[in-house]
Amino acid sequence: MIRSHKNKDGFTVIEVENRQATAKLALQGAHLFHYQKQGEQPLLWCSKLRYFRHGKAIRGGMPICWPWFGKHPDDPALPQHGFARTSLFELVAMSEPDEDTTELVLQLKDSPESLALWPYLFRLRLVVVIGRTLSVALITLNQDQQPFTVSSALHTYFTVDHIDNVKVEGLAGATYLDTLTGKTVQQVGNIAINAEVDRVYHAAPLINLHDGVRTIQVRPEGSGSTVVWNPWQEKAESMADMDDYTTMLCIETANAMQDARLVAPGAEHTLRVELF
Ligand code: TA6
Repeated sequence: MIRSHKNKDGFTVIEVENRQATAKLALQGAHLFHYQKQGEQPLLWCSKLRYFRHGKAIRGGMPICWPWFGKHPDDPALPQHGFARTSLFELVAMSEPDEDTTELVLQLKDSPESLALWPYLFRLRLVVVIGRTLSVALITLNQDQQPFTVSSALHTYFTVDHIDNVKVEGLAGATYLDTLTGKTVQQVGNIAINAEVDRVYHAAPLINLHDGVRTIQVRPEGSGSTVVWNPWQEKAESMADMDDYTTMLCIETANAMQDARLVAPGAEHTLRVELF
């Protein structure tokens, strides 16, 4: 089943249900904000205080950070994490190849608004495959005559039973930038979270997110960096759209910082993550 509906502010949401899972996605930002396998807890976390209005990114799910991750490298006045997550995408294809699988393709193209922020011709597509696993591919096509560099992330918020019981396995030995201190550090063993964490790991291995109740597997492709973020209590309380930080952890499949990607004219780059 695929259906769409608009809220009173004209905010359009696409709902999907098949034998394996349910999912919800906003046209704004091609923002997947719900994915739940039948009979299981939601895999994507979403704040109960989230905005559902144009111009504000939804707090949760899988925001698309594109065409830059974090603050704009040259102009801090430009929107953090780029403009894709607050832009209106177009649903260009949908299919239900079998009872277990639903595929959606959403597209964003350059516009006068985007050119004012980022002076390149592009086509950005998100291919979402909802089934026994969740596969999301962000495909950048350079339609310009000049190369451009893109930093990006599939900024995934995961539901965890309780943050105190979380262990992130797979990044042992990787170095990371601790954005809170500005220091580069080497990860020793699994990651545990007991304070605000905001780290850009210079690696993108297969990751197991354990929360004491279940394990979620994160399988990246086209990525060389992984961001791990939890705002913890003080920062969470300072964010109007953030509720319970103890039930979430962001593990973001990225091309962040030195992992930004140069895309030649006519070429494509795909950043993809599969969640199990
Ligand atoms: O997840 C990494 C990060 O860049 C954090 O520094 C924090 O700002 C987070 O993204 C959320 O950013 P947002 O713009 O969605 O509030």
